[in-house]
Amino acid sequence: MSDQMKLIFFDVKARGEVTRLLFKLAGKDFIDCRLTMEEWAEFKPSTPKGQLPLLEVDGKVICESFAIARYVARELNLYGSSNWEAAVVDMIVESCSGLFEQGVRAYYAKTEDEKAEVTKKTAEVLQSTEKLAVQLKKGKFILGDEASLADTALYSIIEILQELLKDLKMDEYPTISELIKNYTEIPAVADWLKTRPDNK
Ligand SMILES: N[C@@H](CCC(=O)N[C@@H](CS)C(=O)NCC(=O)O)C(=O)O
Repeated sequence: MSDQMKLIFFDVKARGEVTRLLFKLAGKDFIDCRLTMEEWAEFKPSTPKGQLPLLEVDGKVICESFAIARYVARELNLYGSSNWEAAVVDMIVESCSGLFEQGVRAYYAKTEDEKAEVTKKTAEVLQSTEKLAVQLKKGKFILGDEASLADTALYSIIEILQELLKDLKMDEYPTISELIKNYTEIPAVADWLKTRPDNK
């Protein structure tokens, strides 16, 4: 594994925070590169898809936020310890990807009606994710005693959705809420949540 991987993103949580959290959870140093819009305008033409985030590793570049998160999780042993556990992680991560789509819609929703519509759709996706989490959860975390990419992806997207959709009622999803509470109580995570840059 490369000594220091470099995550390149903007100074926001959005699609970059899941990977930052993985590094923090594993206690692994990384370069947390946060570009300004001016720096991005200059850098954009040289990137694979003209989009961020990117992960630089051993002179190579990975794009697509969930490909990055999966790569980092595999490198840091946060992807389960068997093919079955990896599939369990994937089921949650794919559900989070569906929630992320709602996050993007929420970000661009302008009117109260649009926000209400996104909140309704998000509640449906959360309900099915809750049902899945009830079936998969093996302990304090999805895989049991140790947090993985699954809990990290869940925490990251729920945090964003709660900021964007004030009417979201998380008490309707007790299993997800408990997983997230347990996740925020992991000392390395709690420390990052207290000390990370104050961004949106
Ligand atoms: N599917 C891509 C989407 C990437 C994406 O939409 N990135 C946005 C920021 S969240 C971006 O690079 N915006 C700047 C631009 O398009 O110039 C992923 O998950 O990484």
